[in-house]
Amino acid sequence: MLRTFETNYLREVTELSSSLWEFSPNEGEFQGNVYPVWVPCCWENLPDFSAYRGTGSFRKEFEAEGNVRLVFKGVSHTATVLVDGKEVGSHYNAYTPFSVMLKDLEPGVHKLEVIADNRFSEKSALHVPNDYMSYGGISRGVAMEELEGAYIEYIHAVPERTEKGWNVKLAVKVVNLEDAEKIVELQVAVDGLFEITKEVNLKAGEEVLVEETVDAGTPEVWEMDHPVLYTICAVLSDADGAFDDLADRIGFREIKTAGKDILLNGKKLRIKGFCRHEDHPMYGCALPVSAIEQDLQIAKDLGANSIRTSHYPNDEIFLDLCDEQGILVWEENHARGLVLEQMQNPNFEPQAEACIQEMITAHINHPCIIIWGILNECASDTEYGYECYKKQYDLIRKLDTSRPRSSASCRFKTDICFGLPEIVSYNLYPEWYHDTPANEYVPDIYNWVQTGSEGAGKPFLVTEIGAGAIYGYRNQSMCKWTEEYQAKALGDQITAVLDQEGCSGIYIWQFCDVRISNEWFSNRPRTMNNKGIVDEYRRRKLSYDVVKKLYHSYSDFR
Ligand code: ADA
Repeated sequence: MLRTFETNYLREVTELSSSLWEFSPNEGEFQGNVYPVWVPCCWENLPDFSAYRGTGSFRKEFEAEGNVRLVFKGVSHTATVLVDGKEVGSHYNAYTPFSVMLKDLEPGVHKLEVIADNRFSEKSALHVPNDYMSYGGISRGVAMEELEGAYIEYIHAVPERTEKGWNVKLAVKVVNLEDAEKIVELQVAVDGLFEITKEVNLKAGEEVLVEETVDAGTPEVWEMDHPVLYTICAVLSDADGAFDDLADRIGFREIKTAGKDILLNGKKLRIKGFCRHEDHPMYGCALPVSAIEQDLQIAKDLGANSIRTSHYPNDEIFLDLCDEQGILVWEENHARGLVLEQMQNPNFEPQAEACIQEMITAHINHPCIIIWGILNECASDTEYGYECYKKQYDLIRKLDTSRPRSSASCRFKTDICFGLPEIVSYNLYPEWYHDTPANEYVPDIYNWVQTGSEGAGKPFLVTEIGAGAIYGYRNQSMCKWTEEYQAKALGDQITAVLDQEGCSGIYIWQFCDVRISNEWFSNRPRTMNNKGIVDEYRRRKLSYDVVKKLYHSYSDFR
């Protein structure tokens, strides 16, 4: 399953995931062994590979002919794709989708091999030893599409509120796969709202972006408690009739900032959220839909209305589920805590900017996404860092004008990038990394933003706050790592943040305990990040009821 709904009715699409593949490690003591695996799959969940850092081949046969497009929603963390033994594509970054086009494939059965690589090296500026795990494998869905002479690569449909209702800014990418000119008809429609038809002249091998702003009348608005979704369909036709199609979903909602407020459909939002890694002891980062939905059920039980995809773009199935259930999302490009020297790796900027390009191109239609984030806790207190931040914020604005931008900073009273985004965000750990009481530290940082930074007067979010607790470690001493201490600290922290005048919300760090790179063992008991409200098996800690009571006591709007 790649999405929670059908995206094609005409186009021949075969899911290659949700089935058995063969896996073989390409190094180490088990090199050459062959294991049947169910894809999506992280090899860390195979009996002998829990700490395997290397390359591994995933093999599958498929039957097809003609123009074939292989779609990968995520391969961790670097992919090399071969068909019938010949390299046909590659991709860096576990968290963004990519595709490979095979033109004029001979009829018959073909051999697909995906070599996944989860090693750390200078080539990889974003997947580095870190306070989360870079797994290895085909971690998200795979599909094979059999295309005609032209196809619709994507539909971008961004709703805009007008005086009398709504418009939709359309951008539909049509690709000519043939070496000859083609004239096709493109029809784009949302049932009951609008339908447009355009003739498109496609030169040989050309890609065309068909853009149009259409009047969508007065559709039902997407709200958290009434998340109405509309299906938008695009169809390509020629003299012989319709030959390709693509469907996606949109929601009519408006997100903008005004003064210190974040306005969702004109109402002052109070974000009550969690930072969540895609991580599970049984699946690695390849969580099945049922496990993703279980996490969302827990988050909603706790009274949360938002999830921050810390620290990378998430599986599109997660976003589909959030669209359907009215859960708001802060989605960010892939980076965590990269210092200046790491940002000066020549691969850093191209890899970080490619992640933004791929994230927004794939996810722009999701109404649940309300904020685009970048560069969690990177060097935003340096001139070099400032230039990187500015380029990435500018890239977001070029790709999407409809959402505010932000970045979660840990440069306390030294951040020089707050003039760039619409929203100012800080990761604060009073009563954990230092013992300043939360109700003193939060106002102190907030006031510095207002008086000592270019973030004055902007919406302010606390994008991380929390404390560690080892599940089952109960002790009335209230020492750190006890469940009792975490419950008390979170009670203080949530109250301090949500009672802070001018603060638009909070993301607790973090939803559940997660695995981290072995290199981080020294200050992480169990080689895990133990700041979850639930442990890695989603078992509640004492703080669960404290968070639940507090979150439910604050409304979704200020
Ligand atoms: C930082 C970082 C998180 C996590 C957290 C912690 O704020 O953004 O990824 O590492 O610290 O647990 O200390």
